[in-house]
Amino acid sequence: MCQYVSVPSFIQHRHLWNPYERCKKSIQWPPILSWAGHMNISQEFMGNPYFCLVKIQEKYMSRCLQLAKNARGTAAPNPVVGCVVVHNKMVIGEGYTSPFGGPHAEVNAIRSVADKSKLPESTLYVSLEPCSHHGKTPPCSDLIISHEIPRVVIGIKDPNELVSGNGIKKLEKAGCNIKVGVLEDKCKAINRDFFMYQQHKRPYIILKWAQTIDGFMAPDPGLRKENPAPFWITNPRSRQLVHKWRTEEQAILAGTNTILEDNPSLTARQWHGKSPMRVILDQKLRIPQSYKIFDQSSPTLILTGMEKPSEKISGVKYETLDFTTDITSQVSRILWERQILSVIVEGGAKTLKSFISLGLWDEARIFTGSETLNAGIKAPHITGTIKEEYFIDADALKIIYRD
Ligand code: AOF
Ligand code: ZN
Repeated sequence: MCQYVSVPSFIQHRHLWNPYERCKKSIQWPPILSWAGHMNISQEFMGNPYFCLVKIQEKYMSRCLQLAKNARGTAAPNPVVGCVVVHNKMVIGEGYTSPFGGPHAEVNAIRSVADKSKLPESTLYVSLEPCSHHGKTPPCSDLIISHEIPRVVIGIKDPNELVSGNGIKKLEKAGCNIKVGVLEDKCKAINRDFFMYQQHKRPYIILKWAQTIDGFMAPDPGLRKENPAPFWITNPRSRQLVHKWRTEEQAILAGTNTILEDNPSLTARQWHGKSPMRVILDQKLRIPQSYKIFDQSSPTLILTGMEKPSEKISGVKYETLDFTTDITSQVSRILWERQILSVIVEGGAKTLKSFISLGLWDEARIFTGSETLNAGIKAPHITGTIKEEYFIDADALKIIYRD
């Protein structure tokens, strides 16, 4: 009998750990599977034994969410959206948001429909309200209207002030039958960074660190000088997961000490995808240009308390902050101005603690390795709601949300 285990969404859909892969051999598939082929629904989706029981609209919206995940890491600063066109209980088109600046989910789904004459008898499911404005692309609501699609099921209203209900109004005015709010919580959760960015004018802030069982993040800096080799608390699989996370967020932030101690690249090398923009706090411009963050392999923003240096390095930008006052809110504003929806703060202890003390964080991803250190740099203390907790081999991973 197959046992379904709760696996966090960010590792579900790629090959790190796919529960479907684990249990598909032991399931007696119902006859519905052959029907799945006709419906153009992926085997993975059909892997859910509760498939037949979920309500029909939720079923198609789940598929929209599944499609939307494919846009993670490329759509930003656009939200990730999935769309399904259904005709006579058959999925006839699917799409998700193209990389930034490209067509939206609805456009891709409608384009994928082979027989467009079916559209005036179809229902379009989409995880976010169709847009109503001319941005980098024309309004999706106009496209839906022009194809005379009579029914549109929407996951959640778009928080972008330029849309925010106008897409719905436009469709209703054209005589479309609209339903809003199917799997609304999930449709919001998948774009938690976009909602934060639009509604609170700041990026979604993820804190990440690794600690030993006895709560240390690293040995004493003095001891590191004697043994400057990289100090790893977590196992290689956990480290690979961190690289995957890096491909999913737009920026990665670290403080001066972390860079000077570890000389990290802060890129995504162990996972396919784009590396985030490196954001480095370097008040006194102490980091030598020979360090890896200056290797031009990904865009880098140095936030400093000094004048911008006159010598230019390709791909490296500087911005001056006022280090005599709280810098975390200045960082948050600067990133928002640069249309950064999300940032992952990877250390060190001082930087992490400054975000925690101001409550300027949304999610903490904390690894606890199996070793002890007895002394060294103390890991931050954080309280919130534990959302997920599981093991990657001997490493414990906790995902905590701010209350
Ligand atoms: C949709 N479907 O797949 C997405 C939407 O500059 P543009 O034209 O790309 O528009 C960006 C805005 O469109 C974005 O801020 C958000 O409000 C909406 N995103 N809308 O109908 C999609 N990604
Ligand atoms: Zn659109």
